Amino acid sequence: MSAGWRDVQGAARLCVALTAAAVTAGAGYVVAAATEGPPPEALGPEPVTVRIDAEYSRFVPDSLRVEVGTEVRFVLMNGDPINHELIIGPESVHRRHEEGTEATHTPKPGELSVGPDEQGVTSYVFDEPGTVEMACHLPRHYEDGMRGEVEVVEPD
Ligand SMILES: [Cu+2]
Repeated sequence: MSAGWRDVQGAARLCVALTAAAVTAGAGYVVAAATEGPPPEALGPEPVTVRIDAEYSRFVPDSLRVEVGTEVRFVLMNGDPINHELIIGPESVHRRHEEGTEATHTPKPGELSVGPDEQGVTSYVFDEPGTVEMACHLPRHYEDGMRGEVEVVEPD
């Protein structure tokens, strides 16, 4: 993959993030900033809905902060012409999926599969402080960077 492609991809992702913010601002979604800067304010503790876009085999945004105990309803919008999944949970869950043979995931908390240009919803309760990984474990997606983190913090 050339540096030029990376630039194009970066620009495209930025456009997607900005478009997503504009489109969802009035729809009740929480749009987390995908750019650098101070950490965003933690979401919660009330249940929240967060839109995650799968674009070019990346999650946008790929980081979130939530207060301990918050239930997050993830809406995964797949803008790619291939399957993706969103797996959220502790290390053991990710290991199972990375090594596992489940091709798709029926909806259960923190586990979701979506087809090309589809969307899906899964909810997860972040009940312990720390860092929880979110990832796609389809072959090579994780290694190629399709992963992110949810930072779970105590309330101020
Ligand atoms: Cu994927």
